[in-house]
Amino acid sequence: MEEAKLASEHGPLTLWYREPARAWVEALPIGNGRLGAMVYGGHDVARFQLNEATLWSGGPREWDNPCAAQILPLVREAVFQGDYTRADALCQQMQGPYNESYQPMGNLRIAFDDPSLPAEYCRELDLDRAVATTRFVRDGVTYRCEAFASHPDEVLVVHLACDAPGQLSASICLDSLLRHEVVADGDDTLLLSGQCPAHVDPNYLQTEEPVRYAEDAGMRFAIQLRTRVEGGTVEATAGALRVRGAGAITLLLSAATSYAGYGRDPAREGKDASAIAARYLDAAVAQPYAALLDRHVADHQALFRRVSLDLGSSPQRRALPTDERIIRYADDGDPELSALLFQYGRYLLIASSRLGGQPANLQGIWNEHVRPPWSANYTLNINAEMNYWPAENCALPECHEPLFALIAELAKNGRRTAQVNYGASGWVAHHNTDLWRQSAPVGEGHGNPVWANWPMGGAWLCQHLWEHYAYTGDEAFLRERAWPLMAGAARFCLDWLVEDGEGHLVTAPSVSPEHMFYTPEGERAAVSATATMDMAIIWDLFTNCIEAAGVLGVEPDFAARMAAARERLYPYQIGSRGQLLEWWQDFEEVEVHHRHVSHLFGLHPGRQLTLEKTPELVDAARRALEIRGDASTGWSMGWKVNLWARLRDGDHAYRLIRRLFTLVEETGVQMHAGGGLYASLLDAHPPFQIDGNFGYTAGVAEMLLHSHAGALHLLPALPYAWPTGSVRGLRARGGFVVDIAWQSGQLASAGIHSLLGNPCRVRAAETLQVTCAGQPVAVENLPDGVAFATEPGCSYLLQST
Ligand code: FUC
Repeated sequence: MEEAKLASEHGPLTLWYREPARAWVEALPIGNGRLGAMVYGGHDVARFQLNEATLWSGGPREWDNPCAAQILPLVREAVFQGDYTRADALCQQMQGPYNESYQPMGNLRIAFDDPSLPAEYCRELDLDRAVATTRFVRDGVTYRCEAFASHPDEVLVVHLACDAPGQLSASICLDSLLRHEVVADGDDTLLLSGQCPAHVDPNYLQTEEPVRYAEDAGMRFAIQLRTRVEGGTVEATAGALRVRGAGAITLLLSAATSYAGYGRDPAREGKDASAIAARYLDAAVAQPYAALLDRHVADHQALFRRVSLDLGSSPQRRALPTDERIIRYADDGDPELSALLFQYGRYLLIASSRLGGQPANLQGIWNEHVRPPWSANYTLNINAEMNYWPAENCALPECHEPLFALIAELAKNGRRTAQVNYGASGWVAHHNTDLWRQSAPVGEGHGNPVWANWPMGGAWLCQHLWEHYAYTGDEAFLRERAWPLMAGAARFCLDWLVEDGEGHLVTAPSVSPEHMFYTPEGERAAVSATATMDMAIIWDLFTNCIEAAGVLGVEPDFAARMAAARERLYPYQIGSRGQLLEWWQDFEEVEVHHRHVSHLFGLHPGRQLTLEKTPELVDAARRALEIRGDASTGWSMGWKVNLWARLRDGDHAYRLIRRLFTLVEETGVQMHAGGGLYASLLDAHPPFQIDGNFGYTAGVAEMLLHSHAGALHLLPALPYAWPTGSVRGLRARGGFVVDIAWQSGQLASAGIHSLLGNPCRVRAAETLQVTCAGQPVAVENLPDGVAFATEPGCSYLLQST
């Protein structure tokens, strides 16, 4: 198919293609945080696969396991006797039910009366406007279909137009993989009402009846579609809308579920999904299309335009469709595509995580399966956290909010789990959670404890609360929302730590997420004591809590207790290959190239290991990372980009980025096959998992700016491949907005806007001169940079001399 005319106008923030999506992973995601659609862009049938963020199977239920508290001393005994396989078996007896699954809502399909092949075709996603557009030319007529998901108006909007009168004739319908029925309401409206299963087993379990419905259980949902035509007619026939001879069609799609909160049964105590959907629809119908579009674009750009990134231009590549660009990346890079993928991560966070809604799950909000990979849940041993790594440094703190809400809800359930399962105070969460805020270990007595029995989910999540404060300085947030949750997680950890008999505090049982080791007897085992990650997360949590207590002036005795315990945490160990140990002993790993790099938490996302303060441990971390190797799944590459950035090795980080730009074709649900990108630029774990997108975006920011170690470090890991460029609007801890320009691999200038008036310390290889509004600023020259006082609201220009 030709695309010559239609393809000529693509800007640097546009993904575009010459063909409609053949597979779901080639379709283009749009979303308003709650409602999502994958836009296929067909010229015969235009399909929009639909999602709603609260559409999950199941409901609240009992998952705590009172037997666990009795088993715990036996597990500890087995661990300290070195009987790790027995510890594994015992841990299974501490498990509870699996979590529920995120559900696909349905499809909107527009079947054009003339399905013949168009002469020209192109579809695109404009990240700057958050609009997906399909254009094609058939019999000399140009057709255009624009789609967006509006956050201010809570509807999905599809607008079809053509440049000749009366040429649009199509049949429009709604369907769903879930139980549902569709009826017409008048001549221009379709109403779909549906019901979710009462339970869905995770896709990795083989069971007789994995999807179970029940009359009196399961989420209810409603989709409502209103059609407005300009010229032509619309009528309802047999569950579809027939449009004939229109010049333009506007479709407004509204949807809602009966979700009434994580602790409420969605069937018996649920909200009226139809009434909510109707309310959104009625309000949107009152607006002309142009007004809906303007409000949407303004809302999106208020967030999206805060950051811009120029890594160098590649105009010839821009003339190629995005899937071809991924393939060509291997030739000699494509800096504009690297920047596009960076902005795509920000786009996806805005589209999948908005204030008042659910956080982005393993697939953001986009899912086509009733049994999605890993239930499309919130996996807390890396994935859910990685989703939010770009939230603060890439200037989207509002999009972080849904995660904070999840933490608060999870803590409520997790308080009970801590008590029932472990007789501990505070709150705990394990490796999986869902809409219902499941807090106990999953596995039903047969799950591998290497993932199921990992009680550090809550403690890790709390890092996000502290980071939000570190970036924004929002003390009310720290006092009222963060502190109680952080302190609760720390109380659990204090109770969870036990003496090792040699003066150290350790955790037992303990796993290094998902990675097994060989026991000295040569058996595979998961559970031992005090995996490095446990110590790193607890150090991080205690440190953040001690600092928070200092800022707030609260609970000095509790802070002192944490400080004393922190001193006694089992220390990092260096192994026989010079590597940072993953477990408390130098066990042989079952998979030397395993995707998780949990033992490096202290380097990233933690701040315990830094080149200045712990150079030997950082060397050992580097060695561990080298042994793991570069080849891995999507999110694992994302983590490694961040880790190499913290090691200030931009070229190695870039090596990972080159690998990530591997085009992965849809091959069904094939887990852990080697990561890359789908044509849509969605991350291939594979299968699709969105954390790799967010990990990449955070990683690029981390290559350009550090602020975790008491200073703003400009260009800490700039790769050779990006010699000249600029970034505008990154955020740094301490309340700074940072712009950086560089040339020939050297810092040219930086702008630092101080939001809070904190003192600013800048680390850079170059000698820097600082001015404010053209006037020199007094600086303290340091061996590795400068320090100066700032005023809130003032901007400082740093130039290398
Ligand atoms: C963890 C990872 C898997 C996958 C799953 C959702 O279990 O080890 O690779 O990402 O989460």
